[in-house]
Amino acid sequence: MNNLIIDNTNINQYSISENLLKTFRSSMENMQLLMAQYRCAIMEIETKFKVLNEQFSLQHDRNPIETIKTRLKSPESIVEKIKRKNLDFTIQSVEENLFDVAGVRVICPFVDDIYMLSDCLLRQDDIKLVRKKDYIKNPKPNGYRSLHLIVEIPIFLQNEKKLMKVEVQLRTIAMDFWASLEHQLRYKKDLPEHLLEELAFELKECANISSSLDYRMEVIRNKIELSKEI
Ligand code: 0O2
Repeated sequence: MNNLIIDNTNINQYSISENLLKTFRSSMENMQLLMAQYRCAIMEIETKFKVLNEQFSLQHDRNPIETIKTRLKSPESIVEKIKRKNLDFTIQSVEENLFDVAGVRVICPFVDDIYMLSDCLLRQDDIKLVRKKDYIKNPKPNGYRSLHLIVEIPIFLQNEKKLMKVEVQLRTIAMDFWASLEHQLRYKKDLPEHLLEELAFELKECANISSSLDYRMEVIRNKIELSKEI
C-alpha cells in the first residue's frame, strides 16, 4: 500500500517537473526566437543607414555617418527594466512595453547630418515613427544630447511579416564622447555626495562646451563648402 502511495507521488512529481521543464524550454525557445527577430530588425535599420551614407557620400564627397553601433539588450537589462517598470514577466510584455531591446546608434560628424538622416529614414514608406525625443533641441538637465527615435520596421520571415520596434539614437561625435564618459561615471555612486555634485556640475559644463564645439565645427564646414562654390 505504502509503495503505491510513494509511486503515485513520484508519478505526480515527475509529471509536474516534466511540465515545468516543457514550459521553461518553450519560453526559452520563444525568447531566443524573439531575440533573433530583434537582431534581424537591427540589420534592416543598419542597412538603411549604410545605404544613405553611401548615396550621400557620392553626392557630397563626405560621409554623414562616422560610425554605426548596434546592440541587443542583455537578458539582465531586460529583466531589470521589466522589474523596474512593474511589468509582467512575459514575452508579450517585453514586445509591447520595452522599445529599446534592439538599439542602433548612429554617430555623425555634424548636427545637421543627424536631422538629414532622421528625415530620410522617416520618409521611407516601410518605417513608422512610434516616438521621438529630441534631446538636442531640449537637452536633459544633466547636459545629455542626442536624437532618439523609436521606429517600427517590418522583417520578412519564412511565412510571415512581423513589425519590430527599434530604438535609434543619433548623435554627433562630441555628444557620443560626452555620453560615453557620463555613462561610466554614472555607475560610480559610491563617491562622496559633495564630489558627485561637483562632477555633475563639471559634466554639465563639458556638455555646454561640446555643444558649442559642434556649432563651431559646423560653421567651419560651411565656410569650406562655400569656398568650394566660389
Ligand atoms: P543603454 O545601456 O544605453 O541601453 P524608456 O526606454 O522609455 O523606459 P527613457 O529613459 O524614457 O526610458 O528613454 P530615453 O530617455 O529615450 O533614454 C534611454 C537611453 O538613452 C538610455 O538607455 C541611454 O542609452 C540614453 N540616455 C538617456 N539619458 C542619458 C544620460 O543622461 N546619459 C547617458 N550617457 N545616456 C543617456 P539605457 O537603457 O539607460 O542604457
